[in-house]
Amino acid sequence: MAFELPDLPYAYDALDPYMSAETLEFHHDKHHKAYVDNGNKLAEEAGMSGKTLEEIVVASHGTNAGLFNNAAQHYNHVHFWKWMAPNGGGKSIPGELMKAIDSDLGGYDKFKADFMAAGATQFGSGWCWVNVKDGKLEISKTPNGENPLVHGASPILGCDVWEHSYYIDYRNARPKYLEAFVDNMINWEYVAELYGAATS
Ligand code: MN3
Repeated sequence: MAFELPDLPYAYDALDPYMSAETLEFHHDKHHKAYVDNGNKLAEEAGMSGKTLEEIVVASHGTNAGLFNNAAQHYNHVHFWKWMAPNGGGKSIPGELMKAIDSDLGGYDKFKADFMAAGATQFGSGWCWVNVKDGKLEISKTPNGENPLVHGASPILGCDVWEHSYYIDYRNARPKYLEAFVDNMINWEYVAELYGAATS
């Protein structure tokens, strides 16, 4: 099926001051749109237009770099917009997910430190993640558009650490952006929904 650019699930200025309308306008309207347009063109050329997005991501990994980069980034951004919400972040985490963070990730404070470290130490562009793998939570990081789907894991939370995601608001201070993401922007309800789907 053809990729489509989804609308943001909130107003462009809804995450201000943690993520500005200017950042979201460039990031959603320019960067994500380019992944959609290029992905559609390359999926058609590869004869994969009939497959689902997840199937295209997995099938193109290691075999068609151009298609993989654009399809994976489309997948990552479709979720990234939903991984954020106004008045998000912090410790207001639905019960089952909080229990898993305690048992699998060593509690909220350790999750926060390890997730931020994964994002801060991803050299160059990439993502940091919380995934479900073999029924348990894990934290990981990936370069460029790569995502946990190609490592047999289900991502339930991801933060975009490409400079286009933070340079307007934080300049080079990636750790400050990561801290604002964790403290003020994570949509824990959506993370919990994905956690439920990945463990049921
Ligand atoms: Mn991005």
